[in-house]
Amino acid sequence: MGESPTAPETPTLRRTSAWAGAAGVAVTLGLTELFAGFFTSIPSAISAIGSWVIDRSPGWLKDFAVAAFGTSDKAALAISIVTVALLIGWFVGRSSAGEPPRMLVAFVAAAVAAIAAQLGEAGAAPAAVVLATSVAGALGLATWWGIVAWAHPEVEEPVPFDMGRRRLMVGLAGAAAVSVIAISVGRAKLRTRAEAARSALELPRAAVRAVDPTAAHDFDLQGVQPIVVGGATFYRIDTALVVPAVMVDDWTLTIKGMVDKEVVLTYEDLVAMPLVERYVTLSCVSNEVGGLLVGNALWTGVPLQDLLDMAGVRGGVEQVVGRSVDGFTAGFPIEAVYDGREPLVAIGMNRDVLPASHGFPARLVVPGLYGYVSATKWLTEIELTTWDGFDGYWIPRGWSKEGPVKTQSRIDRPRIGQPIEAGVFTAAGVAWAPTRAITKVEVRMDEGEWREAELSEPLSDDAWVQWKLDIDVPLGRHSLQVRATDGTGQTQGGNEVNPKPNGAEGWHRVNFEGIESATA
Ligand SMILES: Nc1nc2c(c(=O)[nH]1)N[C@H]1C(S)=C(S)[C@@H](COP(=O)(O)O)O[C@H]1N2
Ligand SMILES: [Mo]
Repeated sequence: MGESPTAPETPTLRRTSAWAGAAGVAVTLGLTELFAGFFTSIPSAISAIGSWVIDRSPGWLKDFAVAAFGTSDKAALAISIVTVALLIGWFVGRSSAGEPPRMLVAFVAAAVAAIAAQLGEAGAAPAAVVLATSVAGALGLATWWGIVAWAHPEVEEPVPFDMGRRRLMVGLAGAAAVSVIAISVGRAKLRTRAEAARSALELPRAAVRAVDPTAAHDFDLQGVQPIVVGGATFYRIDTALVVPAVMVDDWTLTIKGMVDKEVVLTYEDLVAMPLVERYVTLSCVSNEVGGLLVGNALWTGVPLQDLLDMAGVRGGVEQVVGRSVDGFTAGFPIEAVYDGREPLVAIGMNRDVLPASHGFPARLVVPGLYGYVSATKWLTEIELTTWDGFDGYWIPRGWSKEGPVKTQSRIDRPRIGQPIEAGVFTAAGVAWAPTRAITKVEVRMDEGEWREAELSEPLSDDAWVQWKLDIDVPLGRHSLQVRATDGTGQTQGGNEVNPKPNGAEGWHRVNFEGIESATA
């Protein structure tokens, strides 16, 4: 390596040292992600610094981040951290040309800061973190030194300018490749480990079993969503850029806040409790009239009330807040736990271990409330607080603090613009009013008389039903509309209301076309 980086300062040396500094930082960051992928006890340095920054950001900065990046604000933060780190590497690199100790001091300081942030994360083992981050830092420092020494050996024997430049490019490309590969391998490894642990699990049989759907529950008509939607096709809505890969062995659920005693449960503790099964239709507040952000599944879990009983609910509690491993939060009134709707901390979906994308290891399912105020996935904390004591993730973003699901209905048959052979056609769809049940669905064509449709047998008051009605389709363009009535006697109004701030309203309308019968 020689004495090269201590060579007399020149403009080209400064430039080489600057880019090599950024390359060194890239290698260090890549390696920390690689180590984090292989060892549970080593948290990702980038995520740890991200949490540190979030915890200390003023409110206006968080608001700005949300306004500017929406639900990708976490990704934006990670990208910002990497960018800032690379810039620091570049500038320190530039000022370290001919002054190697500066770079050494900068790397040591950065490693100490990263270690401090990592040790603030759950499950971090100090010795492993110190070792891994030191190794990553040392290799990053060596990358800087190596590139500078290789591209700039002119002190001993001057090399042509071109050759130094080529070596710098090769060095930078090599460092970038190492960094990207290390990050990718680390992330992939983390995912594989979490998924292997998940798929090794088996959902225990629930003490209270729900009925199996029969032909009476599901008309089985083509084009209509099945009454129980599989985990793979069930709509998915969350702010997570990548599905959190939770290592089940490290995961705990804490019940805290206004409780007599804090309770911390492992996955094993949860599955050992009496499990119940419940059909609940989940829907998203952002769902437009006629939209697909709604689904019904059989959820297996522990009644939330049992868990709160373990902790002991203190007087004055008004709100139950669920917190996800990824920082998402959602809060709902404590009354929902005791008014008979029986929310669950679900660990199973359709008699299978909860899929990763739907919240493995555990999520909340609260009948009758939109997902954004209730259905926290990758649940890790339940906090009891007052109503004003906390606002969930979507509340400062302009959505209502309370989110009861509105009675809704949808036409699945015919599809918009579908050509239908003139004659008798079975129109069909779904309708839902979780906790209130659906008592009537009416359909009308071309704004004519409302006609009552046949309903499938409900799986529960919280589950949607299917409806069907034979209609006589004449030739030409027509429209179909649907409206539902719930168990309180309330019929959906025809006024159109936007999803923001508390759910869409209006009658779903489908325009279609009656065409000549092909066989006629
Ligand atoms: N951790 C976490 N949980 C979450 C969300 C989220 O962004 N993060 N989104 C909520 C919203 S808005 C909805 S509609 C439901 C959707 O649940 P699903 O993806 O299983 O259908 O999850 C809720 N739980
Ligand atoms: Mo949602």
